[in-house]
Amino acid sequence: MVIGRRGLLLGAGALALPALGGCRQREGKVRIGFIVKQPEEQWFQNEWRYAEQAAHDRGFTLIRIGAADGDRVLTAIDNLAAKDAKGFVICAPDPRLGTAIFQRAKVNDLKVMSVDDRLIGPTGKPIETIPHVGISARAIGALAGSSALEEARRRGWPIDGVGVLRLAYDSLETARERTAGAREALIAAGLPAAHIVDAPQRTTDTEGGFTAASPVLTRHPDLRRWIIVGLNDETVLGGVRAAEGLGLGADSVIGVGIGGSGTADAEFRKTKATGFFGSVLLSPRRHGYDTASAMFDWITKGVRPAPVTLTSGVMMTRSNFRQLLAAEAA
Ligand code: FCA
Repeated sequence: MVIGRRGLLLGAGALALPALGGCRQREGKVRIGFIVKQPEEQWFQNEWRYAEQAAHDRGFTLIRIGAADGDRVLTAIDNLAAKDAKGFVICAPDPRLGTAIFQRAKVNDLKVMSVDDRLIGPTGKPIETIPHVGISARAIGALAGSSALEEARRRGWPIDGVGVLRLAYDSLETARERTAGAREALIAAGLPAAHIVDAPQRTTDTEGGFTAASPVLTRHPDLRRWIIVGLNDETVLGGVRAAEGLGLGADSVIGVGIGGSGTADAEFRKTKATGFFGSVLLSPRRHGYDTASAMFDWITKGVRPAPVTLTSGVMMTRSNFRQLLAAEAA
């Protein structure tokens, strides 16, 4: 009997061991994925850097993944599940992947929240059940537009001789809203709507901005003074480079981007000013640190992130970029 009992106890003990071992493994650090659409873009590098800081401060493991297309996104989600991650933050290469991302996360029992670009469902409406952190796109675009016009006035440019190049990436809602905000602010401040010309871009990098801007600027040789707006710094910089190619330099161009990551400050650090006049500085800390941290709270405490968080931006130029970037880094 005793032996039997012992045997039973031993058996139970032996059975319990591997299970305990499994538990212990699972009790290790929580793993959280951070998937971005364009890992080569400075903005996303900064988001990752801040998310990594959150991982360090809060004691979880961050898994960074770059995914430039839908296939890679879905594979990334499966891989995260295989690595026993519990959730992920994502800026998807196409918001229309929303339903597929939501389902793949659900099947794998992973929590998901989006950052920067809001995921949309089959009817084109945002998927409300995926918490989102984005920028207040319209207000930030308006700030870019009004700051550009203020600078044009400071330079004494007669307003009806100014063209506005709107680098357009309208298939992405946040991009459409940003440049719509700029457009509205310019028109409200007295700029003739007919002077605003659209240059649709195929990619949201500097090359995409350049390729879109060149032919449009060439078609308007009458306008020799330009304001350039677009969804991000890279795009606007492409427009500024295209204008330079046509002999329009710093005194003929006022480009105002959005982002304030490496692209803008590399331009401001140049000894001679270029047509890249300013950028609306966003907070990669709020988009990287706060999202990853919110995901950690969701996983470990069951605290669901706010359904939508919209962050603001401040105008940054050659005159204040050092202070502003130092404050963001602090
Ligand atoms: C979008 C843009 C990025 C960046 C981010 C905040 O994802 O593509 O360049 O502006 O929003």
